[in-house]
Amino acid sequence: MNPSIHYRACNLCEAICGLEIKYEGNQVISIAGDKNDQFSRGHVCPKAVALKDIYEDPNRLRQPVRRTEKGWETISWQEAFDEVASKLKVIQAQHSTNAVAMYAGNPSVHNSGTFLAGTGLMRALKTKNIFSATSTDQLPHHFAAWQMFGHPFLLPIPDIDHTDFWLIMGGNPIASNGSLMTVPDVANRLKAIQQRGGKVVVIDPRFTETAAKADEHHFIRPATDVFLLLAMLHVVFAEGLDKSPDDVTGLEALKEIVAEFSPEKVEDQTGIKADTIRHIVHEFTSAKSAVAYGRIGISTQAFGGACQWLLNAFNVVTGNMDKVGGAMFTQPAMDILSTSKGVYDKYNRYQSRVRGLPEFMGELPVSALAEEILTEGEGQIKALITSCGNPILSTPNGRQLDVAFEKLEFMVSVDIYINETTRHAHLILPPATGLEVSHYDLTFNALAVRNVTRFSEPLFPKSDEAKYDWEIFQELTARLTGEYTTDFQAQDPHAKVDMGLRFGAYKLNLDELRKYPHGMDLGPLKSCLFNRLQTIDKKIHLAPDLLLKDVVRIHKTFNNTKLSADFDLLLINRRHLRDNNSWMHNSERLIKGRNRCTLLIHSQDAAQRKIEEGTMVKIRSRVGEVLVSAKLTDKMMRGVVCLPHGYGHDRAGVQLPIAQAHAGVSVNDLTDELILDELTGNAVFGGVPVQVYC
Ligand SMILES: Nc1nc2c(c(=O)[nH]1)N[C@H]1C(S)=C(S)[C@@H](COP(=O)(O)OP(=O)(O)OC[C@H]3O[C@@H](n4cnc5c(=O)[nH]c(N)nc54)[C@H](O)[C@@H]3O)O[C@H]1N2
Ligand SMILES: Nc1nc2c(c(=O)[nH]1)N[C@H]1C(S)=C(S)[C@@H](COP(=O)(O)OP(=O)(O)OC[C@H]3O[C@@H](n4cnc5c(=O)[nH]c(N)nc54)[C@H](O)[C@@H]3O)O[C@H]1N2
Ligand code: SF4
Ligand SMILES: [Mo]
Repeated sequence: MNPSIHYRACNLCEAICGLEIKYEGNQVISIAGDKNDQFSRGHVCPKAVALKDIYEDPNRLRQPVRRTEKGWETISWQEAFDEVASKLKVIQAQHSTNAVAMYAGNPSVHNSGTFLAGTGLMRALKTKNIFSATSTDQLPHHFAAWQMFGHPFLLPIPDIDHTDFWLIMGGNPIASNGSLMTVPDVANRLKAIQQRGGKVVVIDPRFTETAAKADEHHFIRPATDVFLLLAMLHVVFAEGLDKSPDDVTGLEALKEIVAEFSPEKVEDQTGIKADTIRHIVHEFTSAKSAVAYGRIGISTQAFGGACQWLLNAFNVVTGNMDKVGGAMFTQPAMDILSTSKGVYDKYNRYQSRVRGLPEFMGELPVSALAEEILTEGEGQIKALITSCGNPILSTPNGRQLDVAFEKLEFMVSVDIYINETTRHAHLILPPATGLEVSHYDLTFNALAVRNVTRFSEPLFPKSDEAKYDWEIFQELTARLTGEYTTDFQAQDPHAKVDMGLRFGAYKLNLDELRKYPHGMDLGPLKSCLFNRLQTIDKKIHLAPDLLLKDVVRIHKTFNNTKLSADFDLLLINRRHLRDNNSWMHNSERLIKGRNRCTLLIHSQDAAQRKIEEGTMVKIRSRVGEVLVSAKLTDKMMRGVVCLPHGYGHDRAGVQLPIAQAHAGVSVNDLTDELILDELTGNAVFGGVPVQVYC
């Protein structure tokens, strides 16, 4: 018998590649790229094949479990829901509504059931203590978009299929497959730029996999991109290269700020020569089209918000905003821009209790989570819900969070594994996932380098004892609000997608999408900024107040960038094609092979410290110490060392045997929760001062 074939989009990372899955009964025979998907063109990476491993993984939970003194015991859904609802209600009644906190992790945006139904639970909790992986990642992008274009979700996407010059700062798309830029098959798309005579330039403290494919790479001292961007803008104005459109405000204020940051002035701070800065700007401004793209390497720094602002401003004043080959805006089939106006554009309405950090988009910085649990007083967090998240490994100072989680009166995790975070939970509620669920990519269709859309049906039915994520959230929400209905099937959130598609620009619906198993291509990005802009005056704001105020902090730091003698190296992070943040290491096919959790260090920095290839070295920061094997390389900037994130599976009680056999260390046992982007609240992972010794 021939195997059957199922087509769907991979939901593991932002590239949303089309998959062709051969199966027989409930067995996956093979997973390959779907050549008929016009967007991903057959591209696939090794993680997609591991969807089979997640589906079959004996360690994946399929039923709720409760932690007891004798270990984990399976319980019924009814029992689990009863206990969660009653514990949360009692804790809120005894302490305060803010005593219950919630943390939503990265796969929340990759599972439309969670994305659509999870917010209902957040609202029902009425707590200010909402946290998410967003504050370890892209809050600065949202902040800059909100301030400049009027909506935090109006993110400019580099039109790399048409550009002649692609400047990449702090992104490594060859390893990450692109981010805030949904771009399957990025390697071929990059090559196509070069084949049409264009150029790719990478600015990164490491000579990355992307740098190796680029035309130029320049090392930058970590966390100094804000100075580089100021100097790049300085050159544009000083040399009369400005091509700003008319529909902008704040041009004069911006000119004034950058006037004193000449390339010469920032040479020492950035480690990039003035001539090089001028050369980059000259090539950028003389290209037919050009786009600067800055990703997590420039958002997870103390000036993440300012970096994204200045980067957008650079695209605007060089005449590349909303232009083919420049930075463009999508026109998604389901557009949450209009319906979410006024919902997320909120800032500093309240602050975190202990450190007074600002709320943004309804959430508080996750760097403050541990102290909000550990510091006694009115409003202290006593209970926590985590969903799709592993903050012990993914947020700064994970060891402090380990201590904090043990102090909670109650913790429940909506998750599929007993891992570093969920081992602290009293109950774990596992949803069906991966090949068992339907999926509509609300987020990444809206961030793609072409206008695309598709709906994926489940391949296999969920097991009888499992529940869909949206069923879990709806049940908990109903129990908390008292608005209870048993007809959950009728509330499948994909009905909302159907409605959204009908009201969208292309007047589609789910049944129509079902006719396109390889996805629907709605064409290249088109100039549309005037329709999309959400500012009241319909102008791009080049010098918004909140960002202008941050310039004072930039000045202060500029004059104080010396490292202390104790911590004389700067730590940065990296991603590997076969990792997916912290959670896919229980797949043998992804984790096998050479140890990837090593410290990259420049051979001269190593020699100075008598470190040789494979030496076990100690890395110490203000918050902790880890022991890891060194890997000598000339691909690191001098003075900068690099660890991957998402490792450290040797904590007691983790039930992921394959991952534990390749445990590695957690870089977030070194990152510092006290250093963050004070403006946006984003965590800082780049340029953490450390000492390395053997
Ligand atoms: N030092 C350092 N730290 C970083 C980063 C860095 O570059 N350097 N990157 C940051 C970034 S960009 C991000 S996005 C965060 C990610 O941080 P998190 O979102 O906190 O962590 P993940 O590692 O993505 O863990 C995902 C969790 O979801 C669970 N899960 C997987 N699939 C499902 C599902 O279908 N349903 C449910 N309910 N659960 C599921 C997994 O078991 C795991 O517990 O990490 C951040 N941390
Ligand atoms: N294979 C794989 N793919 C992934 C993920 C994964 O874990 N594994 N995670 C997904 C997630 S959640 C996200 S958010 C995206 C992230 O996607 P990317 O932003 O492409 O992520 P990284 O590969 O971490 O690239 C960040 C780069 O910034 C550099 N960098 C560090 N500090 C600085 C600095 O101060 N200045 C400059 N200019 N550069 C700096 C680093 O050396 C690194 O090369 O990837 C997604 N895709
Ligand atoms: S690149 Fe991302 S979306 Fe594409 S197959 Fe790999 S994990 Fe899936
Ligand atoms: Mo992320």
